[in-house]
Amino acid sequence: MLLPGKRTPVLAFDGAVPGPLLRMRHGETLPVRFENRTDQPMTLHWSGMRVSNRVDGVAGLTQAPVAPGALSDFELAPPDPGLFIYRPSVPGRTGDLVARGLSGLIVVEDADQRPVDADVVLGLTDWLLDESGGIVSPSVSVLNAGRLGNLVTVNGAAKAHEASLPRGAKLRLRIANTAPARVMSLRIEGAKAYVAAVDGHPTDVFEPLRSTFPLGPGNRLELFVEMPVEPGAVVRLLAQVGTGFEVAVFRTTGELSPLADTPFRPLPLNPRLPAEIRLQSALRTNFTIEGGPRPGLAAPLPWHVNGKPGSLARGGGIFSVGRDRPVVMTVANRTELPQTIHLHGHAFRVLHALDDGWDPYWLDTVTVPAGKTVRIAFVADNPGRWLIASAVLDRLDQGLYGWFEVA
Ligand SMILES: [Cu+2]
Repeated sequence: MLLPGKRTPVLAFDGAVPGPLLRMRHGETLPVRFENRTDQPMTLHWSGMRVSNRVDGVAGLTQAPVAPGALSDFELAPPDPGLFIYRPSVPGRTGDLVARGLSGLIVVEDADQRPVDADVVLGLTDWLLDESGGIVSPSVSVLNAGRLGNLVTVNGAAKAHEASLPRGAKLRLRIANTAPARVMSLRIEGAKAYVAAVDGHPTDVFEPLRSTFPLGPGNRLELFVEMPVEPGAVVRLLAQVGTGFEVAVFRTTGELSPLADTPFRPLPLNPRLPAEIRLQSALRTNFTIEGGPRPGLAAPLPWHVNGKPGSLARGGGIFSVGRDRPVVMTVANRTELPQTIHLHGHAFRVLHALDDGWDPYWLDTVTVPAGKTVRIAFVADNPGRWLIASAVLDRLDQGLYGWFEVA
């Protein structure tokens, strides 16, 4: 129940919204049976995982969708530890499927299991509901911009996650923005929190979270939180949604954590990602976004990437690149809205504007402000055909995507 006393008809994984939290150990293989009991063709995508192309789950690009009543068995072997999102990817209908409840989280535990008092996973999303609790089917122009919900939930509940912890406790906090369109900025009040990983990968710098951290749709963030040593202290995780939304509240009890004097250490860097990218030998390519709402125009313009709407047809790709070659992609946002762009099968670095320095973390999803340009760099080391698409899923459905081939 999202609204008190009202029923919201949803689509669900295993009968739950969000889908069940999956946990597995890095190095293990998870057998998955995906059974489609809906009346719509569907796939399952593991967002952020650098999986092999045949299990990336993009309908019409990496596989045919699973028909209503059919099932598909496969094995999931995540190459990296971290926090990831599972959801359908069916260009044309992805936003609707996710907005109706089809998403969940999966934690791939790293081997370095440091002791913590609590390991909390929070999935944030929003819902666009009418007064009777039903999910709104937005107009085409709302879908062009991407639907912003009117109810925020944390792990499926329309209220903050609450927990009590020993004073001085060490908390590992894994947060995912699974909203179909909304960018959420997060901040912590009342405790020191370190940024441990972004989009699943440990960061180069292990720094306290100073102000707010923006999470685009699809982004994930891992924080190490040191609870105060005073009893009765309150620590809040807040999201800038509307006037501010309380995501989680942690209170200290009278008991002292045995870990109170154990300082946090950074997570080891992911050794499967390159220490550097040889930019001199990179393939240079563009992802130029145009379209959307314009001042003075009654209706928004259709979304274009490099001058045309995305096409999954063979020959409709942006580029083809030899395996293991570096790629530098210039993502130019020539629109009036921020654009959150998501790369499949790879992790990238954001390059600095004035030199070839880079931001201290790997991402698979980046938000480019309106009118701005961002350069990303990655090594095309995963063979197959990969989507690069708006993480505002309704925009993807309306053509804001492209794909490339690693041959
Ligand atoms: Cu994805």
